[in-house]
Amino acid sequence: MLVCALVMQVHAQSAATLTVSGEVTTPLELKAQDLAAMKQISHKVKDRDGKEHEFKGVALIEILEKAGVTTGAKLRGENLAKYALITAADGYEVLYALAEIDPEFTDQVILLATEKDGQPLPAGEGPFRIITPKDKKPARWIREVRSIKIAFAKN
Ligand SMILES: Nc1nc2c(c(=O)[nH]1)N[C@H]1C(S)=C(S)[C@@H](COP(=O)(O)O)O[C@H]1N2
Ligand SMILES: [Mo]
Repeated sequence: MLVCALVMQVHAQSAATLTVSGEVTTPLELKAQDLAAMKQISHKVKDRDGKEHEFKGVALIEILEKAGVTTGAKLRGENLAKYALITAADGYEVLYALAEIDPEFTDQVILLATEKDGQPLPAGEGPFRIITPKDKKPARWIREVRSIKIAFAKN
């Protein structure tokens, strides 16, 4: 019974997909294995309890570029009113303006983490979690990320 539950949990983790949609040229459905094939980076950060952890995964900007979001030289004019709305399995949502994610605007590299301290993120946290190292509190470190929607913040 326990083994069965464990196998199902592992299966659910590997089957989970991250959807990238909205103002993109190429909508994406990414699985953990797709992210593993992309360039990996890591951040050492302190969590809410002050404990240091090493999170590893893919820079959020890389994912947006893969989807054809307006970044870099294209992130100007009306595109500066665009944002990424990130939604989790529990319905929690957080928002980043594109300019908060783009390296031409900031040195902060926002991470879509898939691993913590050398292990895949556990159920309830993963398989995907956003890590924003320079935020003073981890409220936007959204766990169990399921989708990223790019949209214009205007009527
Ligand atoms: N999916 C999801 N992510 C979430 C939250 C949530 O309720 N749901 N809470 C946020 C808040 S308010 C905080 S302080 C941190 C807490 O992270 P921790 O559970 O690793 O301590 O997770 C953030 N990520
Ligand atoms: Mo929080």
